[in-house]
Amino acid sequence: MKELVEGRVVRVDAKICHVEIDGEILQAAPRGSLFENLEGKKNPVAVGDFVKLDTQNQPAALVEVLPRMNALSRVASSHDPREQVLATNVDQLLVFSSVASPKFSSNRTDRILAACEWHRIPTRLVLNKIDLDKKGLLANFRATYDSVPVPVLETCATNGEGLDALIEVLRGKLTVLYGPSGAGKSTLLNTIQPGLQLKVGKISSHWEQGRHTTTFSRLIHLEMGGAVIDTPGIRVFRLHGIKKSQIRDLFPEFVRVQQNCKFPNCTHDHEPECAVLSALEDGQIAQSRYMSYMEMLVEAAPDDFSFDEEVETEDEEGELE
Ligand SMILES: Nc1nc2c(ncn2[C@@H]2O[C@H](COP(=O)(O)OP(=O)(O)O)[C@@H](O)[C@H]2O)c(=O)[nH]1
Ligand SMILES: [Mg+2]
Ligand SMILES: [Zn+2]
Repeated sequence: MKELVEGRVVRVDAKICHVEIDGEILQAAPRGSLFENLEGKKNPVAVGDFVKLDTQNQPAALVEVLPRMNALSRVASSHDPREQVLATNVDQLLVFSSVASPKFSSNRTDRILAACEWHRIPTRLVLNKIDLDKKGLLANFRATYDSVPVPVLETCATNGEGLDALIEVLRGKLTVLYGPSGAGKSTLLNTIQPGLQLKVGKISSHWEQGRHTTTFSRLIHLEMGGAVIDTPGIRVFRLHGIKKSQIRDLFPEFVRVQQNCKFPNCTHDHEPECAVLSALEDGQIAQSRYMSYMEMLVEAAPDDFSFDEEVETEDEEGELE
């Protein structure tokens, strides 16, 4: 019997995983058999995975992925319907947005919040650049997300406001960082831990122009305890394998009232005596949240859809992204 070593994946490149074992990084190639029977999944291993390595060869072989506590995944891309796992075994996800430049996107925010409900990953919003809130938008955003509820942190990376609260949220936990390019993630993290020297600004402008840059998720340890997983370049977040009837349960403020809808399977779209639509009229449910819901509802697969048929069986061997 070969002696196998256990470690944690901190970065995944095209064909190599970077695996941390007792503070050391070892590069390992996933064994070919991990790519068999993926059942509609794009990648067999992701950042955050606990894995077993056979270190007798050079490079080491990643032979097994241990069972996951949770996983954040999405539809790989508009051309690729497979499920792409982005991070696993995480404690929470923080959604970073700026109040202005780039402007706040309700749709994008609500999609990732719904994804975290679906994957049962605790989440919070970080509203950064509060110094740029010339139009007083912050109060609206806060009211909207209080009504869900989702905890909101307000920060300003440039003057340090709200940073202490952010530090306490990050301490000792594995946190996925999510947010559009330019929201200020790197600036905030560099302020919290200057040694990180994450690149600020420049790279993000490439993303705004839609240029293809090689990016990868990676796990970064924090000196105060805990770690973050940066997920650069994730722009569109569509849930994999979700059906129309399941979307309504991903909006906590709908869940609180929807048992009062006339029809138990009400989609809150056109049905009469809909409790969600009356809550919307009363202002208890935010307009922007309802619009995000409707967009997700329209694009989700019908309930009688079979995802197995959708997935192409041919495999691009060893391709990890
Ligand atoms: N005014 C203002 N600018 C900020 C703040 N935080 C970050 N920025 C700027 O926003 C730009 C993008 O920041 P960056 O950290 O690269 O964003 P990332 O793409 O989310 O990592 C940089 O030019 C930062 O200096 C803030 O709180 N207020
Ligand atoms: Mg950045
Ligand atoms: Zn309804």
